Amino acid sequence: MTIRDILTVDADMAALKQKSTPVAAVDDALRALMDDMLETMYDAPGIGLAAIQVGVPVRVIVMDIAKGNETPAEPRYFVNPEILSASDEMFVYEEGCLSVPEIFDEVERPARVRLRYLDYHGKKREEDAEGLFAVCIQHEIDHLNGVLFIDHLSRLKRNRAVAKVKKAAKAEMDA
Ligand code: GNR
Ligand code: NI
Repeated sequence: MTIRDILTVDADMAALKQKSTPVAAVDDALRALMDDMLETMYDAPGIGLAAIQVGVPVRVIVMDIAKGNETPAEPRYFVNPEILSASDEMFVYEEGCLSVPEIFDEVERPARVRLRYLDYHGKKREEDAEGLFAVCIQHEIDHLNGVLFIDHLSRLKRNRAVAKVKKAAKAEMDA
């Protein structure tokens, strides 16, 4: 397993705006990518990661929302995930993104979604998501469609966020 570099909006905006393509087959090569993504996510650390964040434009997500509390690690894998339905009820959560480092803001999304996806073994699954799981899976599926959480903010806030990440990256370069 290998920790891969995570793309960020200061340098890799065009790549992050791409729409990822569906996976044809869940094979060993795809599982190797998912293993690398999970290790990269834990190292970051983060609670979710989409393949495009490591530069691979395919519809694959890894997640572990148990991380950070005392519960044991619970890695999850989602291949070709689809939202079948979403609640009318909305939920507001303060989001962050490894591709928009150090920026946090509130995003409103449906509180519950019904999902269909293939798991690590290529088995078709359906599941309801709520709470942080619902927030995270919607944030990650947005990445597969080239959408970042800052795209849900006002243009002023989005522009400020990108400028802030660029400034921090430049300061890091000059240091
Ligand atoms: O680690 C992450 N935390 C997080 C917090 C609130 C809402 C969404 C997320 S996902 C983020 C990791 C990431 O950027 N995934 O794409
Ligand atoms: Ni993200």
